Amino acid sequence: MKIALSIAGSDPTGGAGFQADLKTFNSIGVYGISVPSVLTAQSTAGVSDIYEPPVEFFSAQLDSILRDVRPDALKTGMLYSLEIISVVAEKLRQYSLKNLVIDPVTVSSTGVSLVKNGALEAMRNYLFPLARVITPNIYEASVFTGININSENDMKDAAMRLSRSGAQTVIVTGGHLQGTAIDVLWDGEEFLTLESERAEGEYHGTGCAFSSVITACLALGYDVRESAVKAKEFVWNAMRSAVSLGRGMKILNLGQHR
Ligand code: PXL
Repeated sequence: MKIALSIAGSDPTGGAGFQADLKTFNSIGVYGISVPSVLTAQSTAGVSDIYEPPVEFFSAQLDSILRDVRPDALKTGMLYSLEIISVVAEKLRQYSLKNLVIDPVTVSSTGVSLVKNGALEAMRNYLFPLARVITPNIYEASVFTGININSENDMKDAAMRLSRSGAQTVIVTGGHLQGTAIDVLWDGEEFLTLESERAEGEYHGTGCAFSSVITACLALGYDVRESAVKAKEFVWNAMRSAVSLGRGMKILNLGQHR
């Protein structure tokens, strides 16, 4: 069985974080392993606290599993600090890990910052150059490029600018823009535009699910374009069957797409 690793934050609701990633890997038929980078106290209404375990322990978790198990692909989600990001970069090299997908998480769906000072620069400088794919949404793409994104053309500009950081493929997800939901993929040579209807309402965990499907598909040997098409479809289905678990945002249904 193919194996995918999630290095991401913990979200007790299971709507985002490594819990959502594991459910998604399972749905695609890939065995999921996970190393939590940081813990959040969180409900469907939002993040109320963040705890960063000692970085030595984070590093020990990675060593322990990676000495034993070799993932076919991996993704990163909420990484939170410069120290955590530095360890990830070191371990990627140490264990020659391939098929890295980076979801450059910066802020929660409810607006809470999920990065400390220095983390954005570290992500760009240490991790993007090692990535097969990065999947910023329009907020993240504008934070990293300084481009104000209001249209498909802005998304394309941002994708091209971001690819200069060394990531092989950039996919800017535009679900938060008005109009139809457009994602723009740029591989340094050609654009691919993926379009779907807009699902009305607010959903938690769309970015986690999208990047996890891509990771699982890469583990299975699909190319990046095929993986992106599958991810778009998976997230659309998961939004349409989303559940209202608590009083806050809807949680994607990540379990029923085999
Ligand atoms: O959706 C981004 C995200 C990623 N990872 C964790 C989160 C969130 C949003 O709240 O809590 C752990």
